[in-house]
Amino acid sequence: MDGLSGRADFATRVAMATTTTWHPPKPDQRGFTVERHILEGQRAAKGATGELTALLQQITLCTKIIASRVNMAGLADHLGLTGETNVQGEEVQKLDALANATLIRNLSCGGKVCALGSEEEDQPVLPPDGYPCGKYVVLFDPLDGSSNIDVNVSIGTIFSIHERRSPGSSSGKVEDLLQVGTRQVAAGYVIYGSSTMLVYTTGQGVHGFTLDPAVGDFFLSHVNIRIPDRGKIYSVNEGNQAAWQPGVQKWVEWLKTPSEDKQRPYSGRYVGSLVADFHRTLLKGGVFAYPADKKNLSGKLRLMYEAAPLAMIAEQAGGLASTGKERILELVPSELHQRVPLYIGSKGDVEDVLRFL
Ligand code: AFP
Repeated sequence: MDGLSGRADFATRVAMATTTTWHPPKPDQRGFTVERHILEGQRAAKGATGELTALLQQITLCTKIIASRVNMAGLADHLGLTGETNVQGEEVQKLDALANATLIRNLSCGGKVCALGSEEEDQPVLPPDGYPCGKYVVLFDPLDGSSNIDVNVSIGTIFSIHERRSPGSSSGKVEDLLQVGTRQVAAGYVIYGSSTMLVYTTGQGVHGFTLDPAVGDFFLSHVNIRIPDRGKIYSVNEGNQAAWQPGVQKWVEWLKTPSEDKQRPYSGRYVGSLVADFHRTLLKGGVFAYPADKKNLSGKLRLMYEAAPLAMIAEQAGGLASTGKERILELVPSELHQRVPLYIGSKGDVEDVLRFL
């Protein structure tokens, strides 16, 4: 029985209700919906207008639609190729196209963006005629890891949000999309895995939400995620080893060589979906790498909608993200679909790579 139970305490309750204002203790935010969590963040941010909150809500709605299509893919004839090739020269999967269309339709008409950049679109996408332009731009990879779609392995959506740079309220310009990573106002991803999870940051820590499919909402399950300072896992496509530069080859050999202090060898894990490999790295620590090689001189991954948003999340969680030479978040982009080498994960593990490079 708590101190306010029983007949005598009833009088105390009445007295409190009539003479003072009683506030319940501040609730543990675990279990908050993502909408509530975003609103709480907005209440704490001076000068917030609610527009970013609304934009994030539009994005989470899109990812819930995509999650539902991903779950039903085998039944709803969503598996396989569309027969088209995207700007990256890759074959477009039906679910890629569906995820891309979902994000474009909802965000371009939602009044919060002035331009969008998508992995699947050669050029920036602008709000259709007659629809208002907002003060943000969103860059996204609608369905990352698409080669894993047909085999039921985790895939994801990655997004990056900036404020527009061009003045006025007309359609955005390329300069609005091509901004340095340190200017991101929010970044996140959704992983469609054994459960669907949203992980995002607005620069106030990294938070993870799990989708309850019965309710249809994301609930806070991982509060203020911190990446361990070191892990025991490295994640890289070792099939490319012969094409790597010597520093990368030596680093991976070193990770596999037993050490007296038993810190090595590391375990190797590689899903081939950046979101999945990054999510594991974020929670368990370690390092993910997609180095430049003789075939891909600038690496394979895209700066604006893969490396930069994940770098913001990694840094917010206490980790690092580098090209091997520069901090990912300080790279000044020159094109929408620019590729970069990526080393991302635990601080200690990324620092190790940099010594070898
Ligand atoms: P896909 O979406 O074409 O499968 O590419 C996925 C990806 O961009 C990224 O998610 C993976 O980390 C990386 O490529 C895998 O590339 P490799 O197949 O060359 O290892």
